[in-house]
Amino acid sequence: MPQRALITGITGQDGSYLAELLVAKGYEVHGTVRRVALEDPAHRLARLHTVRDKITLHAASIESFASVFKIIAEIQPDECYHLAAQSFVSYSFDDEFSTFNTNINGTHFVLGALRQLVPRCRVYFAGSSEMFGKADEVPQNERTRFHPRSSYGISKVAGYELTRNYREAYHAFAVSGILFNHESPRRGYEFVTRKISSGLARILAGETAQLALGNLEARRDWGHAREYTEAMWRMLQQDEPDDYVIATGETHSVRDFCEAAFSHVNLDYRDYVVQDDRFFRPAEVDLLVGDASKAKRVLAWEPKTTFRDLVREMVDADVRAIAGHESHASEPRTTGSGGFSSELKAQSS
Ligand code: GDR
Repeated sequence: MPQRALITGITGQDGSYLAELLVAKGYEVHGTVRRVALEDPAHRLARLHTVRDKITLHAASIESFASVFKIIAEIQPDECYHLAAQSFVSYSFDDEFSTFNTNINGTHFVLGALRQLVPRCRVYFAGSSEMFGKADEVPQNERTRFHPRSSYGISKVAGYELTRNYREAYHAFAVSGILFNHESPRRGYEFVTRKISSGLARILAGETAQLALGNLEARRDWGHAREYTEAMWRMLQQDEPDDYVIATGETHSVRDFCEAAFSHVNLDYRDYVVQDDRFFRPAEVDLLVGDASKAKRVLAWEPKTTFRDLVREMVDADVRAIAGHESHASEPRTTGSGGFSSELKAQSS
C-alpha cells in the first residue's frame, strides 16, 4: 500500500513542489483546493501541470470545520502537510480578521479533525520566519523569542503553539517548519521577488517603464522553494516530532535583489525602480536571517541554490514566459500593483 498524503494549499508554490516530490516518492497524493480552482483549472491549477493526472484534488474550504472533517474522514492520510493559509503579509494589515480566521481556525480544524479521525497521521504545519518579526538575536534559531509584527505573524505563532500543544497534550506527531522566505518561478506575483522578476520582464518587453516598490532596505533570507519542500518531508520521516528552522543563513536586501535581477540582463535597476509609499508596511520586519544548523544536523538538509542562481532562474523564467515561449507555471497575473489577489487566499506561499 502506498503512503497516502494530504496537502492543503496544494495549488500554491510550495504545494506544487511538494506534490511533485511526493508523487516521485510513490505516495498517493491528495490535495484540497477551493471550488473556484476546479472551475478554472487552466489558470488556477497551472502550477500542478506536471502532476495533475497523478494526484487527486478535493474541493474543500479550510475555513469550515465540516469541510475539513469530511475530507480527512474520506482520505485517512498517513501524512498531512497543512500549507493552506492567507500568506501575504501586506494583506494581513488590510484584513486582520480574515487572516486570523483562515490561518488560526484553519490550522485548528486540521489538527482537531486529525486527532479525532486519524490520530496516527503525521502532520506538518507551515510556520514562518515572520513569527520572529522584530527578533532580538541574529541569526534566528528554534529557541529565538517570537515578536511578530503583523497579524499574519501572530496567526503563525498561534498555529505553531497549537501544533506544539497537540504534540504535548495528545502525543500527535505534529511538527512546525519555521521556514524563511523561499522563492521560485512559481512564486505569487504579489511577493517582492516575483514582483521584481516579472516587472523586469515587462520592462524588457516594453510593457512598462517603471517598477514601484516599497522598502528597499528590508533584508531577508531567500532560499529556493523546491528545496524547502524536501525539508518538510524529511521532518515527517524522523523518529520523534520536532520543530526546525529552514533557511540559507544568508541575508540580502530588496535592493540587492533588484541589483542582481537587473544586472543579469545588463540593466541598472536605479533607472527603473521607484519607491512608492503604498508598498510600505505599517510595521516592518527589517532583518531576518536563519540558523538552520539543527536541520543540517538532524535532517541532513542543506540549501543548495545560491542567491544569484535563484534570482537568475526567476528572471529567466519570466523573460521566457513574457516572450511567449512557455506558459507561466503560476496563477494569472495580477495588476502588478502589489495588491492582494483574492484567488490567492488560502494558498500556501
Ligand atoms: P514576506 O514577503 O513579507 O517576507 O513574507 P514579501 O516578498 O511580501 O516581502 C519581503 C520584503 O520586501 C519588502 N518590499 C515589498 N514587498 C512586497 N510584497 N511588495 C513590494 O512592492 C515591496 N517593496 C519592498 C517588504 O516590505 C518585506 O520587507 C513571505 C511570505 O511568503 C510569507 O507567507 C512567509 O511566511 C514569509 O515570507 C517567510
